[in-house]
Amino acid sequence: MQPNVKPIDCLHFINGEFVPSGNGAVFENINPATEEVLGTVALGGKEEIELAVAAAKEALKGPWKKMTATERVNILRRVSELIMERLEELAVLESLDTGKPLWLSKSIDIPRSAYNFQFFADYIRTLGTEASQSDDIALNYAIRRPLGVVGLINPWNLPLLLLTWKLAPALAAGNTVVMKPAELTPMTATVLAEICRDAGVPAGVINLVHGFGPDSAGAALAEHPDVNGISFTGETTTGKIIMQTAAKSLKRLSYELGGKNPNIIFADSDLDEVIETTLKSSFINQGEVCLCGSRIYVERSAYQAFLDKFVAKAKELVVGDPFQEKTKVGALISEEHFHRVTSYIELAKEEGGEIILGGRRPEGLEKGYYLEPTIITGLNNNCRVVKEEIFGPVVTVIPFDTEEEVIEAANDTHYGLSATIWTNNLRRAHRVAGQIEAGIIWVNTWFFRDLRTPFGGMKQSGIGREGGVHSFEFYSELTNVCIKL
Ligand code: NAD
Ligand code: 6OD
Repeated sequence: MQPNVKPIDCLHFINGEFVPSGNGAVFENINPATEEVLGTVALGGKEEIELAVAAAKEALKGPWKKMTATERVNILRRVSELIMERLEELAVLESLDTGKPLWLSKSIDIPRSAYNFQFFADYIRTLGTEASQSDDIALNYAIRRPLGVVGLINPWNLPLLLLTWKLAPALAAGNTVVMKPAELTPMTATVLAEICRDAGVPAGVINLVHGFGPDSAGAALAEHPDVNGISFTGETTTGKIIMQTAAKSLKRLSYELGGKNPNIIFADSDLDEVIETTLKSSFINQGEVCLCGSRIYVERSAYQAFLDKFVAKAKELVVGDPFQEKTKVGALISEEHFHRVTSYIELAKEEGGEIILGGRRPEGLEKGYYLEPTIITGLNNNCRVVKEEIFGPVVTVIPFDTEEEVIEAANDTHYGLSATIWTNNLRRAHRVAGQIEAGIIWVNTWFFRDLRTPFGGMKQSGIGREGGVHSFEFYSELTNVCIKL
């Protein structure tokens, strides 16, 4: 099926203007569902980052600084409205770039992007600071100021949702930004720059530089001495490299990184509900969600019943063209990622696993990076397939006998992003939730989001928390003023 919106060529957005790279360099943007070229993307590097950071630094002193909070909030609300006015266009561009089903872009990615602006615009109006009186000697109060120029470095899996998750609070707190979207998904970030301009964000406040990570725009942004903080979402290994680069100027860092999240199913849970949500937490967005529960642990007495039903339902998921309404699973993001994910399926066989569903490119889909939903059994916690993040539609299912055993297995990883627990036993729910090492725990649900709550990972899944006041803690500087009474 042909989408009804044309793909766009992507330029940088620096100091309020769309511009090519100084040397005119571009790279190709590939449609993962067809392997065809969608268009070109300006290839930025150090030179474009220099220009963008200089513009952002200058803009900290301009009309943005002088605006009242109400004026800034009105602009953010306008950004939210314009995103919704351009919902269809943005959803098509997101699906062309990522290979995800159009219904998903339309119902989740783009509306949530608009809501991120609405939410943080409203939140900043409610935010106070603290005051402490030291007996009758002194009065202390804190004032909140912007952090300064902030670099936003983003991944390809939820491109606009995750970019706006950072951009909205950064702007609400009065910062100026340089955004570096993933090289594989440049289109909606480019439209967002236009939307921000149309909503009245002054020139230089938001800047966008396209390009790659290492030795390219990403590294130049992480290194730049005038960038005060980096909010990064991506792979744990990339986070380690950025930390070394950013250390040269001791930047503040907020990290949302990888995960290998346990989905723990006790026999007393409602199996139909478990299956319905577990299909999503395993395969939605082709399994390319950091929160996916790719390690499924099922209490032994329910193991076979779960497996039979789960496999039967997963078999019904239609894999294919993101623009067909019936499609539930689209294409993986790139050829390289397709090979990475399928290499884990080969590894699973070497490690003694049994592929009980999927594991191959679906028949009749020779073009595009399509992979069947894949369910693997017969592995244990020592296997690499169970330990390492695969970031595709691939899950392992492992039986367990006791609560203690499953808690130990769930925590036996250097990741600690999220976990899901299924049980109707209230005491057990609290007990297990209190012992799982993860920043986000869902009980009898998955990916239910309230944007006021702390969001982020423990261990090597992240540093800091975003959401509600936590975002503003990152994007603000607090100064304590102490007045002798
Ligand atoms: P990635 O780390 O490869 O790339 C992310 C971004 O970093 C891209 O824009 C890339 O160009 C840039 N980058 C790469 N190397 C860089 C360097 N040396 N210096 C500066 N920038 C650099 O990640 P990805 O493959 O785009 O995304 C998938 C990963 O993101 C998975 O591990 C997933 O779990 C994680 N993720 C985590 C969350 C979360 O909230 N915890 C959300 C989404 C994705
Ligand atoms: O919902 C969110 O705010 C969020 N940051 C989701 C991240 C999903 C990861 O792929």
